[in-house]
Amino acid sequence: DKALFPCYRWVQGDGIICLPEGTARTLRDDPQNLFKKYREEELEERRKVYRWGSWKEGLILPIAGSTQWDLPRNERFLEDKDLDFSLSLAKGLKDLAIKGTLDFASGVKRLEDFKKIFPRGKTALAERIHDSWKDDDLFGYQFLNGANPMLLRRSKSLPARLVLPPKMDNLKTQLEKELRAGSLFEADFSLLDGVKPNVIIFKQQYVAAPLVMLKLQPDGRLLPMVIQLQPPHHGCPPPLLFLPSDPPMAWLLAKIWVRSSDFQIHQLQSKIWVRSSDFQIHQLQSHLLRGHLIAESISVATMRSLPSLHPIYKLLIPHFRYTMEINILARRSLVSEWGIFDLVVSTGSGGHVDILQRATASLTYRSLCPPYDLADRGLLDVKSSLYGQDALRLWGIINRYVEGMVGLFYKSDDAVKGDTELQAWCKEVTETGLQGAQNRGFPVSLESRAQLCHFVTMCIFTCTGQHASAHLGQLDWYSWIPNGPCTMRKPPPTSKDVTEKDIVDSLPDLHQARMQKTFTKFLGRHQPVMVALGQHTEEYFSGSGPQAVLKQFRKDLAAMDKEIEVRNASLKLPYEYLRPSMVENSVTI
Ligand code: OYP
Ligand code: FE2
Repeated sequence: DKALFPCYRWVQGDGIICLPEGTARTLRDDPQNLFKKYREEELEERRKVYRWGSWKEGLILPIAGSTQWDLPRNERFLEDKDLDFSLSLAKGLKDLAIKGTLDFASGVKRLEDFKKIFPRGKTALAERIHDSWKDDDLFGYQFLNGANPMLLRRSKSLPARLVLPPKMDNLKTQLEKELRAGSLFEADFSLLDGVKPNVIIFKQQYVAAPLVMLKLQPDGRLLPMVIQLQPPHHGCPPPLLFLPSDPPMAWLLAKIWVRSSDFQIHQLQSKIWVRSSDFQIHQLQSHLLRGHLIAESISVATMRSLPSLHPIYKLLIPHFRYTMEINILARRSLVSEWGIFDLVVSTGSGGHVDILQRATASLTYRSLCPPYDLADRGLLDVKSSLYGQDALRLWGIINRYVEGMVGLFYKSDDAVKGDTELQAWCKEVTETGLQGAQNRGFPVSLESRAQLCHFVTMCIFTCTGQHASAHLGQLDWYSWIPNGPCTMRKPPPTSKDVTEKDIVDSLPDLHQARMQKTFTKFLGRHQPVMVALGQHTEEYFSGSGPQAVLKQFRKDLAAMDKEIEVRNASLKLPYEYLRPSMVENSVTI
């Protein structure tokens, strides 16, 4: 009976596609225990097929298996996705091989030479970034609404690592003034401090751990005030500080002109170091860990502990599609030994695993929930944080949807407390999948309907909005290599005498830059095979109640989409990464 026995598979043995549908019920909706045995058997079977794996010590758990062929049949890409992925990868690699062989004849000598590897079909935003990437304006803007909006926070005090020499009293006064006004912000890359840099083809690469202090202007612009490239270390002279306007030496006008042109360049150099650090943190912490890996852990835990009759299973399942396979592919070729990271990224060859471990150790529940995360980072009332506004709004819409569904199946807090399957699921996510994340605020049990809704909202937001906000910016912000270089080939500058040649020699070489372009384009390109948030066609729930809730969800999403479109039309730089029509329903790329 189809209505009673939902089919949890979307593909069966011979590739027959079977629409899952049916009536959701919790254990308590079944007082005569008609389904109890069925549920237990199903979970037993699932635990055999969905086994926990382990990739590296100190990281959250993935699905078992080392290749996509080890995956349960239902987790594999269907033909259209498979074809699109392979063909576009093959095309990228072919171009790389052809153009790469011509590289020995030419090199990068001037910054503008990076135009050689600027994609032809670039986005309008990437074009704008190429035109004004040197501006302080755009440099600050990226912390608010760029590819990695997760690092910026409002300062509560001057950071301890910012050692100001006595002759910088003026800067200190300015910083304190902004601090008192509540308009001082910081982006601190300390997570990268002491990470072992990569060695690529016998050449040492370099990693820095910068700190940027910024001020928020009344017009909403965020402007850098000072950049420190490394934290102070015991027994070393305090690190050099780079300023947007060194005090002019009035008595030597001629010298000022000379220094001033020099100054522009070294300013640029220190900013390039920051952008390179941002590339590392963005790809590893914000994108890979907080998007891809967490989504996978939650998905494995769910498959192992919720039977397909369970309402929460039905609610979550559309948001796990293709995540296991894309992550296996990434572990096989992107962050593996001899993978893309080892080949061309300064944190490759182990540094990247170190960063993931450090980031895992400080991963909190609050930081995955925008209402808390934005409050903790002091961004709630920052009007120019478009990321913040959109994340909050999207969180609210998902939360309303979850509340709607939960309300249909749980009539009281006791119903939540008494659902043993649900409790086992929560424990499996936090304790096993996320490896003891209860220390960092993740729940091990669910005591109320509100707590359940919050947890499920976090799960859906992580698989959708969280990933989209980190994934979709790549093509815009990392296509112009100097704005987000994958590696640095010279140590951070220790003097202010820097030439354009020094900068070019620090940036990726042509081969590394080409690899960055190829993979940025491959991952960041528009996905022709995609399901947008809430638009899955499988009907996991039958019955008019759940269908009305889903309908309302889609209506809310459409309204948000429209409003962002209107807002963006009047902005100098549109912010699109959390537009519901752009956000994928699950982590698939
Ligand atoms: C899997 O054979 C994926 O080269 C991408 O990644 C690329 C391959 C395989 C390469 C296959 C091959 C899927 C999903 C992901 C993720 C998160 C981290 C993204 C990091 C992007 C790094 C860009 C590197 C630029 C140098
Ligand atoms: Fe991604």
